[in-house]
Amino acid sequence: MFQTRVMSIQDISCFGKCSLTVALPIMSAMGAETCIVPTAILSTHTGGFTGFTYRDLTEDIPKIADHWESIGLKFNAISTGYLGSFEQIAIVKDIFEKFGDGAIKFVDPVMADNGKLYTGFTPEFAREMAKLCAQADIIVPNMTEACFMLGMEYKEGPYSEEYIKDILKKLSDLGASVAAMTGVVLDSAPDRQGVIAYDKSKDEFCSYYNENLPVKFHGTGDVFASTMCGALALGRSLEYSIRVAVDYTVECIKKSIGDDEHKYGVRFEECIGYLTEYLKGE
Ligand code: PXL
Repeated sequence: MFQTRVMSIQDISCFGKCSLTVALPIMSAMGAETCIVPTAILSTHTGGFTGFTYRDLTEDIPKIADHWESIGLKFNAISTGYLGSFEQIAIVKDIFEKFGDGAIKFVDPVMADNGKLYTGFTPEFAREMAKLCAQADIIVPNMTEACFMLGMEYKEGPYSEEYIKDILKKLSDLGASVAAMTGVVLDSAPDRQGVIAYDKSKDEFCSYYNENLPVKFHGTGDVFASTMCGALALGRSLEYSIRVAVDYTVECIKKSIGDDEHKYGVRFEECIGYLTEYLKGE
């Protein structure tokens, strides 16, 4: 019997709950076969840790892809997250060409937050990431990533809905059919946080909000992206996929509040039951 299959291309941060150590358990729990392409192995993620190790696996990626092509693997979705170099972006473009037919190409341009690029990234890298986004079907940047990709000045939120909608149209001009902005707080409802998406083919916006919790945890973007991509790969609508991803991420954050031990990532494992139950409803 057919099983949904997703390719997830990003790093393994051995400690720190992000990228593949989040995508693999979440999408697996959702029922999708999750085939991982590790781009690098780090001892921890780079946010708030020093002295982490970094083993680059760039040269393995085309070999993995070539082997998979030779055995005729097909994917419902190809998902990318944290990528470490220009070369890795070029390799992902090749993978999109090789495996893109019939697959949702989902790009989370992980590289920045709160107005700043993460350790090791440059504005030139952001422009290259914008070119990868051009070849995607769906992109899910936060405001900082959107601004770096569009060469715009970053402004602190909350924002007007018009401002976000204007940026989403500019993002979709890069090429992707759907651009969804994550972590949106509107000035009209500062106690809510969510996502606004623009579907270029329908010329329609959709949005979904949940509580705006007054805390920040690392890796929540990866929890969101894995859940949204998993839902889309399983054939759910854009609206549903955004809703389940926002609600599950908020549930994970709530579970982690007050646990200062876990500032490096959220306790998503303890909320997996919430996610699987959610998927059983409508
Ligand atoms: O959560 C995004 C992410 C993924 N992988 C690595 C990171 C980060 C963010 O800092 O450092 C290695």
